[in-house]
Amino acid sequence: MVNLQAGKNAAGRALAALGRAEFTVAAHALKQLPPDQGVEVACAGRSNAGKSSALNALSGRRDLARVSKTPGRTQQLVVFELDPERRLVDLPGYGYAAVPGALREHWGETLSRYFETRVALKGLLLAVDIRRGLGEHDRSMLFFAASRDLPAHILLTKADKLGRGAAGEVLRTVRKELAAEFPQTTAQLFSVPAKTGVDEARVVLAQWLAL
Ligand SMILES: Nc1nc2c(ncn2[C@@H]2O[C@H](COP(=O)(O)OP(=O)(O)OP(=O)(O)O)[C@@H](O)[C@H]2O)c(=O)[nH]1
Ligand SMILES: [Mg+2]
Repeated sequence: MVNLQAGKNAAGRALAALGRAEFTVAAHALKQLPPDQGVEVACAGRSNAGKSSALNALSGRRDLARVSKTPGRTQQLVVFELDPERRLVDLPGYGYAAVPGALREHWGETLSRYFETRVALKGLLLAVDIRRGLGEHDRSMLFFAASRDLPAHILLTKADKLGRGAAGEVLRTVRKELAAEFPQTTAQLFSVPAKTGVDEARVVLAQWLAL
């Protein structure tokens, strides 16, 4: 009971803070990011996995981050400021074949440098389409996170695309894989239209953002 209430309170604090989020900058290069201070949570994932949709659902805002049916929409590090000490960063999606090789390379380097050097980065939210499961690039992101002791939390997105039983089965499988490969990483079901797991994810954000 106590935990349930504490969770509700934390989710409420996250919603209040995220609801005040404002677009700050879409950075092509790390030097365009705000000063490396305060706390930052990054949202990563394969192109079209539902990163931007998740940020909108978590903030209770329909149009905070731009959502698209066309994969590869978010091509910058898009920064949203909650307050002067807290930010969310919508990272460019990976695994989108139509992005030219040189640009892909630029992004690979930029992202790895971001993970290696960004002191303010305190958590990684990883969006994984529940119908695809963990891919090679997802594992690279988790590896980046593990190598600097950064907590990571997986949203198994679009859970509404599977039946309840099938979705639970994927969650169990992913948790098993994580226990073997990335024991610090947690995972949950997430769906924007069904509102599955929204408060659960807010509790994680409240913790990382010290809300
Ligand atoms: N059914 C369903 N569709 C979703 C859900 N979340 C996102 N989508 C759809 O998936 C598509 C991609 O969503 P985005 O949020 O733009 O994905 P993204 O990961 O930000 O994509 P990029 O920025 O291109 O990397 C859109 O058509 C969304 O409407 C969900 O929970 N359920
Ligand atoms: Mg996006």
